Amino acid sequence: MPKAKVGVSMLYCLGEPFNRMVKRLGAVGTRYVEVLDDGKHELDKKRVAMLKEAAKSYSLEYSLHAPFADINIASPSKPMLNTAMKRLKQSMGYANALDAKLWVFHPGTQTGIGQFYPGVDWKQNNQSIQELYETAEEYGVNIALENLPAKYWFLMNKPEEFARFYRETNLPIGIVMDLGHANLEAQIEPFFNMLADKIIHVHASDNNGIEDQHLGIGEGKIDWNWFAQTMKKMGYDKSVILESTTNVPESLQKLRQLLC
Ligand SMILES: [Mn+2]
Repeated sequence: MPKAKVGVSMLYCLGEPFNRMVKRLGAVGTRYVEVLDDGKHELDKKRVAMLKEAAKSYSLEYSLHAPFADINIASPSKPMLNTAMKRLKQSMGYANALDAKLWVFHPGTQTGIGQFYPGVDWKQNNQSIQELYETAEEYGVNIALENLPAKYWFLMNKPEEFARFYRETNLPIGIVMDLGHANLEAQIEPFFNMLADKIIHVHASDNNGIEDQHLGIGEGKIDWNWFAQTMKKMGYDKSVILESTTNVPESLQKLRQLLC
């Protein structure tokens, strides 16, 4: 029977210096590791070389999470948009250098002036994703788009919006199903019901349904047994990446018990 690949995001140690995060890689308890190219862990050539060395030593397989601080691919401001796109393409280059299996990125957000230009942010979001897809094709990098919660002004929160995106762009981009984000919108079940065949990567963390707390598995309100059954029914054999920032080893253990 196919099994999910349970991995871990290094998000939980984003507060630490990059070098300390790299030192942890030998003992994370899984070979599937997602690195976040942002904050103190922002990549450069030297850091990519360090990560490659670690991958070799510990037989790791990376996915790379794109930067997202102050990045808005739906921005109505051209100079801001250009800067964001430049930074994202640079990150995609690092994904290529790392032999990352996947580059994960966020959809755009609405802005304070969006109400005066109805639909413009959505259109720009589509255009930016198209452009990122073309760059990904050049690099030979696999990319996937994550669902984000509406409460933080993001554009793509519900499966209906992803369906609209696919209708309008026809782009063969998979979905990163973020369970924590979907839980904030009560959309976990609808996503699996409508778009199961598009889900190629999962982010797993728990929350109370109100705040994106990134709790350990079982510490919030997500129905993990339902999730595990659904994954098994789907025959899902791709990555499930733990994105909790507390109780990481215990949560990794729980995910394995649920999925493997
Ligand atoms: Mn996520």
